Amino acid sequence: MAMSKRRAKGAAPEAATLPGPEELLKYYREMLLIRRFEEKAGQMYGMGLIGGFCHLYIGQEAVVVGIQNALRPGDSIITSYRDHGHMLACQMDPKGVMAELTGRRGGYSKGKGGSMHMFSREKKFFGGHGIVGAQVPIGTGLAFAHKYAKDDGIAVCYMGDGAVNQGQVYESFNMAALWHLPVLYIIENNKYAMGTAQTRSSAGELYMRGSAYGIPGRQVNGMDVLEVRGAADEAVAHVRGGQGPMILEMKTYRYRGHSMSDPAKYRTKEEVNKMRSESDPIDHLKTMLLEKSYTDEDALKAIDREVKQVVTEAAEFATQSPEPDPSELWTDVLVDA
Ligand SMILES: Cc1ncc(C[n+]2csc(CCOP(=O)(O)OP(=O)(O)O)c2C)c(N)n1
Ligand SMILES: [Mg+2]
Repeated sequence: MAMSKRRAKGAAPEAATLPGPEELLKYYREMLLIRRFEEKAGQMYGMGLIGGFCHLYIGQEAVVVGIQNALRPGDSIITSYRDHGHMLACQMDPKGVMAELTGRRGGYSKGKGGSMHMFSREKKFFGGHGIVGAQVPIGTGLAFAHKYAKDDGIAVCYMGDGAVNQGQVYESFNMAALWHLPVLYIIENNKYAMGTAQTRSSAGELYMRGSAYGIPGRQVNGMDVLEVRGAADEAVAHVRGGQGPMILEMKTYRYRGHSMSDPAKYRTKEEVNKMRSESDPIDHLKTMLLEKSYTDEDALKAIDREVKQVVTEAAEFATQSPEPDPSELWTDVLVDA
């Protein structure tokens, strides 16, 4: 059974069967890759190698890894500006993501998009959106496209706890429910929208925000990748089965500031340290893997080394790739009809 010390209320039933060791080690590696990648991005930002906005995902890794592993190739994904973890969980190339952060030619948007504006048609990753909530109508449109094409795909649309107060979210919920669109809305409730605590900005329970439209919602412990995976399996079956949209609210936490320029004065160090020491998703899975003798310290260290190597190579690529040619200013401006 999926396990958790902190099972959130209204949570989906736990996964009926625990994924096998191989699958669990995959989740461990994917979460660790996001963690190390983001730490490196933070360092490179500090060194002036990355400019502009940069919002790190550290602490929230279990959400995207649990959800993405419940999907099929061909499903569409869209999210906000806190997006590097989503790209990596979609199996986009860490080199191309890091090179986009440094604004280089080898980046996913040829160095012209930066942290918040990367896309991969191949992985069906549709961004990367800087306007809070803007991805929700677009994600709903992606779901419409799946339904129209009858390709059996679904759209997964991630948003923050702050984004749920945007009007366009409810216009989207209305259409998605009315037309039974295959869309799974994931609310990543990391407790803060910039410096505003969720309790100061948002009335009621976020997983119930679709109830007026008949959209079912559940609250899940987003710090436990197995609970996320279990809830995702059920929600994906609902959505893919033609029963219309669904909402999962993930209770999660970001360890870093809102963006690299946030001094994070709105919360105490003790609060952050408590979450890190008691609820870290990677430590939690590591403990479980060792307790169940699914692996040993040496095998985990080997994964650590391999992940560090991937991140080092991504950083090298991102600093060695040339800057875009100035002529690139005139490309990709308009879409060919
Ligand atoms: C329409 C709009 N209003 C305000 C902003 C400024 N802004 C950027 S992020 C943010 C907070 C969003 O918080 P949340 O949805 O909880 O996502 P998180 O950053 O926690 O992942 C705000 C207000 C914006 N980008 N777009
Ligand atoms: Mg938030």
